[in-house]
Amino acid sequence: MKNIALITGATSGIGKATAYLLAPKYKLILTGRRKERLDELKKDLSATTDVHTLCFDVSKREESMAAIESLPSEWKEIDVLINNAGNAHGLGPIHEGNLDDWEAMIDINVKGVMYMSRAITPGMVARKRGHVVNIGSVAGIEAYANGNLYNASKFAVDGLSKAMRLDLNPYGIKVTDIKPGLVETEFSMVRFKGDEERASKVYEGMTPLKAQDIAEIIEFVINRPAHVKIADVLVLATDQASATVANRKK
Ligand code: NDP
Ligand code: 8X3
Repeated sequence: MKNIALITGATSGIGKATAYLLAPKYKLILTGRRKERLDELKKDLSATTDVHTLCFDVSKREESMAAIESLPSEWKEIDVLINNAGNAHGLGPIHEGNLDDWEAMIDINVKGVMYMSRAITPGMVARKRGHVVNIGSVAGIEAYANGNLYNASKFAVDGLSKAMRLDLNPYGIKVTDIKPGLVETEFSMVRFKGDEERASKVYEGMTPLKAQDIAEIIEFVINRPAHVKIADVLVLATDQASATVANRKK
């Protein structure tokens, strides 16, 4: 029988690539706000596995709790929770920050992880099994100029992952924080509010990671033997040495 994996933010980038990669081995609960994309995913992946979609905003407490509550009984026993939904909004100095952008990052990147984890880990605790994979970032261990609230949100994911690992340890539940560097997805288009030129400059002269690279790491991490827990993974493009240093060809 297949285990059940829930992926937040499955409509794009890392979450979408992970859905396709896990489909042969897992039943999938796929979430996101763009319903048409969820419908397309369900149509496409249903030939490979059972798919249940949930359209909601992870930054909204009532919506998030109600979405998990609404799961039919055959979908309730979630084995793997992948807290992937998230984004950066804006890039600028602290004294010029846009409060709406900042609140969005805290609400989605931190509270989203908080709501999903609160809703789903009690079942894991009761069954004494499960795996929570949080998608953090190199930005969660290293600050960069103008990153401020995005950094803060991903530092929070780092702290939360460490704390969750302690709380869930007595129940045999694994917690992994995967921290990618630059991955070419819709991330920069969202950060720069659809400004294609600014978004493409982020990856200029270097070869960034692809969503598939991170999906493969997620798949590896969740398929280790029962006694092996990969706690923390920092993964950078070969051209990247740190959050701020990349080898860019002119
Ligand atoms: P994408 O923009 O391609 O995907 C983001 C996903 O998150 C989408 O499926 C989006 O779905 C979902 N999402 C965003 N906001 C919400 C919300 N409020 N409620 C529900 N779902 C939401 O970016 P990535 O794939 O790159 O990002 C995935 C994760 O990886 C994020 O946590 C990001 O911070 C992290 N990351 C990304 C890096 C990169 O360089 N790309 C590097 C390090 C970490 P929808 O819009 O349909 O709701
Ligand atoms: C995304 C990577 O360096 O753009 O978390 O913040 S970075």
